[in-house]
Amino acid sequence: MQPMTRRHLLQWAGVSAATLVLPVGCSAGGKGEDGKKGEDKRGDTYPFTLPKLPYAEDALEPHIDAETMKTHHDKHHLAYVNALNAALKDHDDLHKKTLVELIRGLNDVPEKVRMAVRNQGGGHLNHSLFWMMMAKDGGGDPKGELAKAIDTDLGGVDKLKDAALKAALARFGSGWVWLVFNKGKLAVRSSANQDNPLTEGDTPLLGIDVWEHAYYLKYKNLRADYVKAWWNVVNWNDIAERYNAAKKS
Ligand code: MN3
Repeated sequence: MQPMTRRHLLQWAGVSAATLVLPVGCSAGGKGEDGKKGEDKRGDTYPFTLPKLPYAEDALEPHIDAETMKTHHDKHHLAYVNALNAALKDHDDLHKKTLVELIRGLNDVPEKVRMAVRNQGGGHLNHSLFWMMMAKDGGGDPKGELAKAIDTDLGGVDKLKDAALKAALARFGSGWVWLVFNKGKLAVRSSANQDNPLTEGDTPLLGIDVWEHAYYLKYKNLRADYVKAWWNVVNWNDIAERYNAAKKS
């Protein structure tokens, strides 16, 4: 398992249809580092592994507590990875596909394993993204082109936060709230369970996990308090890199 570094973040930021890849730490034994032939093959393929957190478990305190981070990463995320591997074990035809290819092409995955890929693969992808979308010195306001696009498309960052909160509260049960990019525009969406916007053709830029396991230890049933606090740890640099890459592709 390798730590996620700045370089890996930049790789992940390459969100074009062909190159959306996970950090090297997510792939098996860092394969592909040596054998690159044009296309970046360092994306995540079977057998999938749990990426390390890019910061300490207590780095997001007091907004996201260390115990939640530890359980969320070491137990929940690991469970998605293990269940995905178990589901794909006997499907050699899918072993060459990256996680992103599996989720984007979900409807082409054999029906027998489609639901497992959707839920467990989605869980692995969403959480791999989620850790990078937060930072120890996060929060504040977006800058540059991203800030301009948020102003133009959504009416400003306060409106974005309002829309995200509304979407979070309207999402019955478990799911995610997303800031996505599609056809040159930003939009706020939400998804059920572990569904990722890629399956719907949207590029995810920012995602807030609104499963109870993401907040219950600290916020109990108060999802709104958690979502409001989440903006204190948002990694705008990461979101901006992903936005810039999506815009270019
Ligand atoms: Mn979660």
